[in-house]
Amino acid sequence: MERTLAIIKPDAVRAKNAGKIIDRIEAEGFSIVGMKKINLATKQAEEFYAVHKGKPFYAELVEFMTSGPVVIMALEKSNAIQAWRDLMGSTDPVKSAPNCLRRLYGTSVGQNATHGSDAVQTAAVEIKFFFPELA
Ligand code: IDP
Ligand code: MG
Repeated sequence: MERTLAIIKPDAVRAKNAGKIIDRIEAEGFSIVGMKKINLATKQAEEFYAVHKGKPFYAELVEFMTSGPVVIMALEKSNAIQAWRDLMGSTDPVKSAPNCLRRLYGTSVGQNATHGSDAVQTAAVEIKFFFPELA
């Protein structure tokens, strides 16, 4: 079993797509081992996305991620990290396969409905960031 961090981003929460995304997460066999709906503070969003600091979209990303509530989940499944990234699809929704979450619910490369950890090490750091009790 492996764990990954998933976020339903403000665009998808605003559009009332959180329930559909959670439904799909369960249908695809993930267990939700932690879940909370919060508003990210600017400092939290800046720290969470620190790896992107200096990139042209960083300010826009922080602004977007603090623009409304997000649903943050720790998901468990065998190969959860890759399985969740496969279910999300590509960063750019139009490059995602038809049934992927970002294709279904994302509207641009920035406003792409969901976040997922990209490796074992980042998953551990990201889960600890939001769910220290699970570490
Ligand atoms: P990922 O979320 O698929 O792992 P990353 O490259 O890690 O993609 O980028 C993190 C997030 O930053 C993306 O999910 C997206 O919201 C935003 N982002 C990435 N590239 C761009 C861009 O070119 N323009 C605007 N936002 C971007
Ligand atoms: Mg990433």
